[in-house]
Amino acid sequence: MNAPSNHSSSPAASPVVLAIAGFDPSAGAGIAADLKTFAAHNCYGVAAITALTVQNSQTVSGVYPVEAQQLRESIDALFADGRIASVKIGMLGTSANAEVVYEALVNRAPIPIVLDPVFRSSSGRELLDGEGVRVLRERLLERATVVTPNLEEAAALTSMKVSNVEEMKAAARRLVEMGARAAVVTGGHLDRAVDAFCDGITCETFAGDKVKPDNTHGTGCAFSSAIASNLALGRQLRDAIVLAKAYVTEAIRKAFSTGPGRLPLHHFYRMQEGSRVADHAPAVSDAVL
Ligand code: PXL
Repeated sequence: MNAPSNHSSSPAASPVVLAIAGFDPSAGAGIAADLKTFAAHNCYGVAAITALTVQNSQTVSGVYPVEAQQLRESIDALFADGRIASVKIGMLGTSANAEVVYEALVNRAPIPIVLDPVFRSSSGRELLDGEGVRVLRERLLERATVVTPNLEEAAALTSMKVSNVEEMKAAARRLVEMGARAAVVTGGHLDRAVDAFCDGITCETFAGDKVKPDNTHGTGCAFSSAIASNLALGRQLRDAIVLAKAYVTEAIRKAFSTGPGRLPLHHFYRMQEGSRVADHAPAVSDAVL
């Protein structure tokens, strides 16, 4: 049998980005949203699943964490291919899985790690147990190139009140003191959609358009995955964040309904802009059904 050819030096090769996160079958959040975001950035996404969830556009009705051993083997197998350029960590489910992720990453050559601390769904379902929050705060945080909490997650991590822009900046600063290389506290639910960024040297805010609809699902997943993609493509952290915010804003603007509940983002809005699908699609009567 021929050995597989090695394309790793091809100039056209896309960087490989690893998502470690849960699976949302409705594809608005979690691994599916991460992989779509990576692809929309011309990155090649791979994934290690931490949990299967049961959900649709309306609610999360089940959470089934995978065995920690299975997660560990998945991460190790993907790293064994030797091409991962950056990592995005999302829903972890259990403290055992959080520990495994820490152990799997701690002794590797440093690559950018974007840590999205997912604690509960918008419908209120717990997505990481209490002990897991402690593991994330005390161990994973110090491995993070950037951590991307929303207001509630920033408050839980720092034990601070985080409800306005000044408090967001203070929380971002605190997260860096706690070990993250940088933090961006996202304020998508504020009136002005401001994010607060701190990297230990500078702290600044990024203003964003407050775009309708605001009942979207998976915004944090897309934001952190877009940052991981931009870092894999070689962009500086600040640029990676600013570009990710612009991407998410536009993907919200173009979101469309797939059910009676929350709206998934339109991860591929740029493809739609590039080619008007309706102009090229065959008429239904011509299509092979
Ligand atoms: O949006 C946070 C999130 C992340 N990952 C998974 C989820 C959710 C919210 O429901 O289900 C798998």
